[in-house]
Amino acid sequence: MTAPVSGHGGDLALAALRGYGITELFTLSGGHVFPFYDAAHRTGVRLVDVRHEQTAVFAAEAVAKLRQRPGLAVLTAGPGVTNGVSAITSAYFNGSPVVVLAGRAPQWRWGSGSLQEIDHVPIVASITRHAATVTATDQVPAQVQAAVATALTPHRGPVFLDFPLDVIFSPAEVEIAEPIPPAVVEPDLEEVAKAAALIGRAERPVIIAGSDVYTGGAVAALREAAESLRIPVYANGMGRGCLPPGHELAFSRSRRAAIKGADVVVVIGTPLDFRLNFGDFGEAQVVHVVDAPSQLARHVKPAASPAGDLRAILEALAEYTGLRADHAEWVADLRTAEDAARGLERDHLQADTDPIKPARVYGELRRILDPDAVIIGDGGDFVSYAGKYLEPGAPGCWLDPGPYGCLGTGLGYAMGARVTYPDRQICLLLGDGAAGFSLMDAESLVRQHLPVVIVVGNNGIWGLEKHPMKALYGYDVAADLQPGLRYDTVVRALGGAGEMVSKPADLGPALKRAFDSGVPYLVNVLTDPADAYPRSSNLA
Ligand SMILES: Cc1ncc(C[n+]2csc(CCOP(=O)(O)OP(=O)(O)O)c2C)c(N)n1
Ligand SMILES: [Mg+2]
Repeated sequence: MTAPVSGHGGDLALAALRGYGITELFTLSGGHVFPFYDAAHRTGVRLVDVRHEQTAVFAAEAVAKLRQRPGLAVLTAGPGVTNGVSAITSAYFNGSPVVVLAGRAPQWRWGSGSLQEIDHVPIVASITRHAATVTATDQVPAQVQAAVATALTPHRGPVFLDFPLDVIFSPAEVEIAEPIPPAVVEPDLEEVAKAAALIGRAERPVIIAGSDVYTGGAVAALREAAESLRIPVYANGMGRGCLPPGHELAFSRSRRAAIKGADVVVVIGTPLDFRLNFGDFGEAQVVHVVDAPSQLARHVKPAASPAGDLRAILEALAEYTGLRADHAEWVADLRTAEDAARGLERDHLQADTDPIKPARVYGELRRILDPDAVIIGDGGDFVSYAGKYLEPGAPGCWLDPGPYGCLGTGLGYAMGARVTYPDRQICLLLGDGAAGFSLMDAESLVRQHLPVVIVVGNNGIWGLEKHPMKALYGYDVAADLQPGLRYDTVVRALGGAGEMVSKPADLGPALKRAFDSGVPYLVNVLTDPADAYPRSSNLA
């Protein structure tokens, strides 16, 4: 069914997006994109504006990740687009369906030197699934719908369209088709059967579940597969929380022991990248389950690698009725290792030191965070500790920057999370270095009544760089920040609230005040600069 719509290019673009559930757009003002604002203003699409374009795209990405639908950012021509590039790249690495609509200098006098005249398409072509210029007003709806369908088709990712000034400001009347549904990627059933047989026969199997399990709507199927095959589950990214903490097959602290002892490692919905030792799990055979053929690993050859709709593949695994090994002893051994590791942590989480150890911050947060709190990490060592010590209580409650590792996601992700969930706790964990990339957007949160609790681990250094450089060279440079800097005062000056904490005993009450405040509130925790997160590798 189609319906005629008339209006300027902005009207037509938003009308085309209507069927995809998009209710908000993130932006920073620029004349080239006024028609999008005009359309949003008249149709009730919520407009949230920011102080740096990267925040707009990160916020749209958070919505996309959390809601499992497209997130929308509108960027003005030229610098508006180039300021968004790191965030678009992050969305590309994360497979997040972010739709970026941008302004563009007028095409009728292209080449004459209009303000901000640059061809964005080649700049973003390698970091999007589709990038193009819309050259006629009556083509706006069709091109927007095709782009969104591409963004949503696994493996998902950002798409980019720019609209010359004369195209977007001009009127047209167009029939707008029903939204194009994303294509379903059918898995090869033989490969699924091969994977199932390998997993069924395994004596010591392990599952590692990643973000695509959540974004692909396969959380329940993962749980069914794990329960039916009795396989312990570890998680990274948004895979965290897919099995709730406390589930008999949910593990986190014993991953090293699990990989060392496993005979089959099943990696689902996440690449075999540096976070997973590039898919090298020693003696274990690898089954890599991905949501699209484009995600098949090329640097290693897994024993089986089904590619396609994750829910369908996991449901097939859950229904496997072939030969099976018993894993009871394996699961019990890992539980023993898990409990032992947790026992060792207890002292760290309660550490009563001066200066405060980062682990203590997490000991306090574990007490105060609700099971459905959205936890966002942006920083180095401080956030690595969060990954270790905080356990999302439900799926879709954990936002990290993903494998692109871009600092500066924090304020945008927090904004997107608050817009998505008006009533949940939103907790942003920021390194003091990371804070510098986006803290000005605390003003955007204040002005638009978007309360967020920001906890800064303030060690006065770029910790994740300073410690390794010192280890490598015996000295370090370009790794110091001002110790004790009052990031809390910055947020107060921007209209929010905050306080500094330097003693462990003051942490709990400060966090409580922050969550009770109902405004953007920064708890500036002075942490021990000598504390380095124990990690085995950094760069390669
Ligand atoms: C945009 C960007 N620039 C630089 C880096 C390199 N980098 C990774 S971690 C890190 C240090 C982070 O310091 P901070 O946020 O203070 O956290 P800490 O390690 O001190 O806890 C840096 C500079 C990066 N990942 N992203
Ligand atoms: Mg730091």
